[in-house]
Amino acid sequence: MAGKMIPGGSISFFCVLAFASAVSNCSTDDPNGVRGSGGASGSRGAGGSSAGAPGASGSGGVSVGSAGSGQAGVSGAGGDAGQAGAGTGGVRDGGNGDATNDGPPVDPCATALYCDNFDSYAAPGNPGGMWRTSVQAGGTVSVDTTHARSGPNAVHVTNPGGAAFERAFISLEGAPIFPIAHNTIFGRMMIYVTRVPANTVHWTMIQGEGTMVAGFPTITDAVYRYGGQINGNRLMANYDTVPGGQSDCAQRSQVPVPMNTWSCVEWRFDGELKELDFWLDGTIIPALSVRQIAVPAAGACQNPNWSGVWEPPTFQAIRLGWQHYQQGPGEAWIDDVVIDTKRPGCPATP
Ligand SMILES: [Ca+2]
Repeated sequence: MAGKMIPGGSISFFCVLAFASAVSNCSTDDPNGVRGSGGASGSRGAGGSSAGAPGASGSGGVSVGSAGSGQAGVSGAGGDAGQAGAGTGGVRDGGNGDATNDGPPVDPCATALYCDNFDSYAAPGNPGGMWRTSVQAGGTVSVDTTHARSGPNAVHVTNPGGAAFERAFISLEGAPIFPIAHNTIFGRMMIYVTRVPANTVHWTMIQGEGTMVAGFPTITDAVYRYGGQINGNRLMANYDTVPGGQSDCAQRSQVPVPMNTWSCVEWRFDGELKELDFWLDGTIIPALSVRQIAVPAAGACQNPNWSGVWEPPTFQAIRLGWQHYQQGPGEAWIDDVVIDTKRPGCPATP
């Protein structure tokens, strides 16, 4: 465990990875909307403005902007050219150029890899279908009707906060979603947060994970994460590896997670470009955009010997819910999840 002083309190990182059991194969005719794979992969976006000038066009796909340039609106003219391929391939959306949603909301489930509104599952109980549930140290997961963004149900996750590491995750693992085109996970969930830690505690609500790429013989797994830390409620991006202690990199924002309301969160975990993006209610938060390494003023790696690069795993799972690494409670409801190879957008206001 390493400690680091920052304004507002002492941060004690302890980013534990507790991987679930082996990746499973799942049916492609799942009733909850998993689409089969197929279609050729779209070609990588070439060109575009690396400086992120507004409106600059690439010849295809979306260009790579620098961290914090999410407002640039760089959009390759051919960004969705691969859509005809459908399935898991065919689209290479750089994501970072889309500062806000384009046009009116559309139903991403018409083409998405996976959608779930949790309304087909019995409450209370674990969500069914492809979902796996993972809890630890008092964490709970249950389909619930207390707060729901669509239909009767959402998934309720709680961590009581008494232990330094607690977990309440649901996950999608392995086929047919993973491996995913361009090793890039786009996703969206609606989240209703009612409890966060009262002080500086690192927690996670979105985690993409998998085995580490070749070239890192001492590391087995890595994760890209979004969650929070400062004041317990400020959103943060995190990178960590297994076994622990070798990296643990953070990029912190001052943006608080909205409380006691439904929020739309979208993310991009790009394992080809080593980039992360996060959108809140359709608008990108530039402070949470990572471009290979954290913005120095907003974060660093707990292990100073690490290169600083957020070296990606080969993604094999996406986990949603709540996990923390110091004592402090967490409680949220999750609904209307979309996993895709392009940015899903937010649902229409009910
Ligand atoms: Ca629902």
